[in-house]
Amino acid sequence: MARPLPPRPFLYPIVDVAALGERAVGSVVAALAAGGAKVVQFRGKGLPDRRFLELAAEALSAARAGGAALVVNDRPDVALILGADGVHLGQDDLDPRAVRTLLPAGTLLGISTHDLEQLGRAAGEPVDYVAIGPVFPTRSKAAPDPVVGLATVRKARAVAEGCLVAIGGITEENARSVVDAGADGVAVISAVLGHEDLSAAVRRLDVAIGAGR
Ligand code: 3NM
Repeated sequence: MARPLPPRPFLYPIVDVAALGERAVGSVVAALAAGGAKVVQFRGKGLPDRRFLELAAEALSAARAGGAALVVNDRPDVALILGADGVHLGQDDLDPRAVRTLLPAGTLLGISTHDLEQLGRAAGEPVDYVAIGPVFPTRSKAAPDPVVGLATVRKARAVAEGCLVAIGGITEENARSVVDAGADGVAVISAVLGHEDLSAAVRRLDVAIGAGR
């Protein structure tokens, strides 16, 4: 049975294969879950399909063992094969309405947006959350869209009735401002994977955003 999104505000670490270095996917997901992450995304841009499946499976079993939900980026087929908890789609991926018809009931579905027009459209789709970003400059994404800033997060909050996730350049220092602007979820790559002690990084970010209070 898929897991629901955590109560707001929540941290949403993304395990990007490109940011792992020498670390194994499973140990990274395990450390994030041990630090208190309740939902984790697996991201493997450019990986050969078989490798993607293999690593996503590793991420899922570690997430399951640690009590976290695992969302697969870009690949509904992989999420279905593995029975993952969710799928995250980009603007150029399959249409969320079409993907929803494939997924078992209760599977999380999220979508990335990069401006208020995309957000307005996404808010009308059968998704569990809409992400907006990059909120701040990011080095973790190839050819990122223009920075949207906190003002857009505030406007997005007024448009999106459901769960709003902010992403892009979010750090321990600015995470609270993103929640104050109205984000429910705070998605990060480097703010966790950029640290050696992943569990500690999750705990600090949870404190910064006021999670679990
Ligand atoms: N998507 P970091 S920004 C994967 O704007 C991703 O949709 C973005 O990494 C978007 O926390 C981004 O290191 C990278 O900035 C987030």
